[in-house]
Amino acid sequence: MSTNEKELRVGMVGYAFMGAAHSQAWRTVNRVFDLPVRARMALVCGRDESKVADAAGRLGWDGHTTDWRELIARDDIDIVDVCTPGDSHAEITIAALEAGKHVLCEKPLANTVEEARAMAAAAAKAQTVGVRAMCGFNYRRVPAVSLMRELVASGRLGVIRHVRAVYLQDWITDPQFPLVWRLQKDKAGSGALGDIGAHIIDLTQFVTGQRISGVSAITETFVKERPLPAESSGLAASADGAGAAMGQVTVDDAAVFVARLDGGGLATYEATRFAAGRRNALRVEINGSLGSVAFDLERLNELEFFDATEPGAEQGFRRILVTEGDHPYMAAWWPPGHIIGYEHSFTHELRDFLAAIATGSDPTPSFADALQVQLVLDAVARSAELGSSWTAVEQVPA
Ligand code: SOE
Repeated sequence: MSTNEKELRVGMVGYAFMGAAHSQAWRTVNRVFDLPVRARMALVCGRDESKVADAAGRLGWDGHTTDWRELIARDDIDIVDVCTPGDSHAEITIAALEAGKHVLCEKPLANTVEEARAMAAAAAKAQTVGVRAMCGFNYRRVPAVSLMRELVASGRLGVIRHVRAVYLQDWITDPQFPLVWRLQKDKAGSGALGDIGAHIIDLTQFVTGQRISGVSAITETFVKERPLPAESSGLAASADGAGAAMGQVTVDDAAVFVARLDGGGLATYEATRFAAGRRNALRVEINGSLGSVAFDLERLNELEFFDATEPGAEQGFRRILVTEGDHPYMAAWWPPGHIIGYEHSFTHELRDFLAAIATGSDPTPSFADALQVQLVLDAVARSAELGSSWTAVEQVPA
């Protein structure tokens, strides 16, 4: 560490799938990006003493605790990274912001609009004393997605007419897959809608620079009862086999909705955990008056681009390989033409978060941006409950 680099000590709450992804990013960010601040992986928190001790060693944290309040109370913690299920986001982040810690909170911001509003208010108040808050919609930081936004912002697509977004997974298609926390409304807020639908809502609003103004939705819970889990961590779980006690699934398995964008475009969204064979397929296509772009997470180093201003005989979708030094984030990695992966999006997220803290600016997505996503999730759920009735989305001031 150079003498003029300020060290920021990080405390992370939660250590399963997202905790592991964030740990990998905290370990890497200062090795790849040149930043005026340096993150130190000081403390990780989880409820189970032996599991969190093991996670601290495995993921590279200096120490561990079983009490998040102790983590927040420590004077030597500067940043709190919240990777817990949604039911504890509001309590932990608000306490951390009130204690003057910068906060990174996993998506979706909260389980309800009320919680998200309180979190956004706490972030706005903390901001007045230089404390920063950001929500972890990591896919914004895939270089091809950032490039998509640049193409739209520079006018290369013209007026946006259509957005077509799907996020497809299949990890619970087996009705015997246990009732993990992501399938319980009190823990997760909603199902596929909030877990993966939130990503495509945020991503498309980010890329187009437009907000969803209204929706009409259908949702479904295909498997209504599941065995209670004997063991679970991240997306993996096991039940006790035949005879295991059953519990109610209280969230949606799939959500499909149409939407209007405030810039005049029409959009369709599908989020499901029942798309057999689609393990983690996030796809977005945007059609404008001057061209189109398409992104597929399974080919995340590429972007398809159609330029309708080219001579007619030469027109066609072309593939941009997003691996060059003049592409977002890429100069810091490998020589031209070398690809990156899923985990890099988290490293880029931390790069931007640390850079914002260092320069005293506000990182995005802000808690207000994430509240806007929460308002869309809420409008989708209400529309579905009312038989797909058209539901306007409340707009928070930009
Ligand atoms: C599970 O559906 C999950 O891990 C999401 O929670 C993440 O946000 C997404 O990146 C991958 O899938």
